[in-house]
Amino acid sequence: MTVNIRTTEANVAAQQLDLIALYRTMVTARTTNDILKTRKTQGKFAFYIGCAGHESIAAVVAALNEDDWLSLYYRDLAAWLQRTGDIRGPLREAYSRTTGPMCSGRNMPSHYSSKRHHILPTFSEVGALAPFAGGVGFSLQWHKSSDLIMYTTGDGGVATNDFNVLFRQAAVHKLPVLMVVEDNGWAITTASPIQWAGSLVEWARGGGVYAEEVDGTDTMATYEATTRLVQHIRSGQGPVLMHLRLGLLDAHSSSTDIKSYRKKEEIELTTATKDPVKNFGRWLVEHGHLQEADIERIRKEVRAELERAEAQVLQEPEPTADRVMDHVINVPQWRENTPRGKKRPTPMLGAINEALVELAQRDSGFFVYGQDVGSPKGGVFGATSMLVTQFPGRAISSPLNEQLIVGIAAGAGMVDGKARCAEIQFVDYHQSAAQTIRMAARVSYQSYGDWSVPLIIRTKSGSGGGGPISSSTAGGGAFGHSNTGEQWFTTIPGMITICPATPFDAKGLLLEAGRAQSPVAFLERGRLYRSEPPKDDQGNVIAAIAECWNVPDGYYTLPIGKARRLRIGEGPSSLAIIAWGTMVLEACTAAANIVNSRGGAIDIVDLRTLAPFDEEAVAAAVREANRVIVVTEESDLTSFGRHVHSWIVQHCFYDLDGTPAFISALPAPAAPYNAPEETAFYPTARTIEEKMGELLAE
Ligand SMILES: Cc1ncc(C[n+]2csc(CCOP(=O)(O)OP(=O)(O)O)c2C)c(N)n1
Repeated sequence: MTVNIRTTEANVAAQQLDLIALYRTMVTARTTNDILKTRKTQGKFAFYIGCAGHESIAAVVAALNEDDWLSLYYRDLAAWLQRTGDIRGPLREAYSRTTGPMCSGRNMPSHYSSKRHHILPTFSEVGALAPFAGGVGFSLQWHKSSDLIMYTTGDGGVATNDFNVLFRQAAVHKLPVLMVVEDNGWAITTASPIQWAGSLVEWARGGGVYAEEVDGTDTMATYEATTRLVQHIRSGQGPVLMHLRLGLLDAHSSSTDIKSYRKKEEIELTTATKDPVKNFGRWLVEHGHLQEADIERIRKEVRAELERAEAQVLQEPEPTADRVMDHVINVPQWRENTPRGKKRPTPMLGAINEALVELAQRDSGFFVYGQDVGSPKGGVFGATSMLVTQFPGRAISSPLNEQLIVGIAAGAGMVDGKARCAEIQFVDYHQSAAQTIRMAARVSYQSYGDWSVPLIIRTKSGSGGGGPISSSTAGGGAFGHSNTGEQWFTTIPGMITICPATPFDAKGLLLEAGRAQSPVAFLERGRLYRSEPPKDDQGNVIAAIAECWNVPDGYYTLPIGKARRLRIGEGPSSLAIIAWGTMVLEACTAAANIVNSRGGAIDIVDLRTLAPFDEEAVAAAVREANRVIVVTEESDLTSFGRHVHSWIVQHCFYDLDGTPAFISALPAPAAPYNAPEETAFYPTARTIEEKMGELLAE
């Protein structure tokens, strides 16, 4: 095992540091901790999780620059104080005051966050911030900044997928990241040998990351080591892992009884030897920086200051129920713009390529990150091939890890305030990134609007093959390549989900997604990448939608949250079909066949945006036709289509002449590979036509 504890250079480092200010910060952290711990037991609020034993993290922050980024966890009160100097912030959040600087009283205490101070929003999910921290590091490197990001986690956090993702992000791209593992020996009741085998330092070094073990109970050793390790990072030698040995002086949190899982002798030994505040005070006295009496004086001064601050904080306003929906989602205000470019027949894949080039042209920080996207082929589907040729370096191939991909784009977007694009090869494989996506969508709500995560997740979704299901042979996407995806994204509060059916909409909506401040899931139906406009059974192209295959050159945007209404036939509408993606093409074919044989008109509402969906357009179409079918390519267990269907029942009941119909794929895991089973799995124009016949006969 490699152990590298250095204390000898402490005096050199001390000359560059305001030692007394650092000590005072650590005392302030401990005293705040003790006050809040007591207030919790007095029933003043529901929960508290403390910092006792971790105060030397202030020395790590002291060795950084003011602009360096911090990704903290709940034990890092001293890091918060060292960076912000704000003693009221932790009290405000503990007492849930709207003045709270981290989340305006919305989250639990100890969830440090501040855009102004470059502190990312701490999540309760252990490790969950790690992939975002990698994205921040990626952005700093991209912008050739001399800043770095410090990421902290406990020994338990090291075992999370998220931490391993950060490690790989940092190692592979040589990012300016300082990973600090605050090892207090415990993860609630589990001792640290359960979290990894062997030596953490050797593990990190084996993975290409320089690592050292540091004694975190010795504040000066911590400061000196950080100074040296930070130099390593800033000199371009890549990331560093610091294994910081600490002791946990309290129970895990206010919900845990320390005696139920730790032995009396171990607690006493930890208290006697591993208290960084006491150890640092003793060091300051021994080295003549303080007198013994100063220790008690500082403690009293700090306590009095905090009690005054607490009394003030208690006068400040508490949240009111009427703000509960504030900062859930941020859909961009669409600016009317008429496409001026010359129109050319273009398939959806061409339209997506063009949109990515437009985004790169308008924003020098824009990039697409994902598997194979940087190859001349432009990813497995070729969506980035124009970007690769026209803007070298803006389509960047990633390791094979979807959580890693999303983390890079999400974290970089948080730095720039502009969406960067993650490409997930097949939506089925987004699943390792599910937690990171959910967190990204929650950030704005959790931080009460202080942070947002602009992010585009483009992904191939739905059945394979080319063109509408009804006009092609088996797509053969099968398991792993044919999920539709909307059921995974439309259920996430704070997430925008888009699923275009035509090339014109794909380009305009992708460009508008680039303006969004909430994360966007952009579902590209594989069948539609090269599809032509739909036809009726007589082979006639359906004029009502065909124009959408002519795509203007240059920049234009289309509004998020607005459906497209298509009228097939003449006169008043006798039936409304609500659809999106491939099912719009199937519905057009079905409607044209019915109109050819019976006359009249049918309204198709192409939702285009699924979340938030255009309730007005749906209600208007139902009001006019009094009959409706919702059709989705999803399996029906349960689905976004079911949600729309249920919404219609709830909101449009009195406008309906009959039960709203619902058509979906079968409730099986996914489409089988062979043609007969695959075609039986999906709804097609034929299924829709049959249902329309039934409804119109009623
Ligand atoms: C992903 C996840 N799993 C479980 C929990 C519940 N939990 C909260 S803190 C904690 C232990 C974390 O231990 P460690 O990372 O060592 O930090 P420490 O509390 O010891 O400082 C657990 C399991 C959680 N918050 N997130």
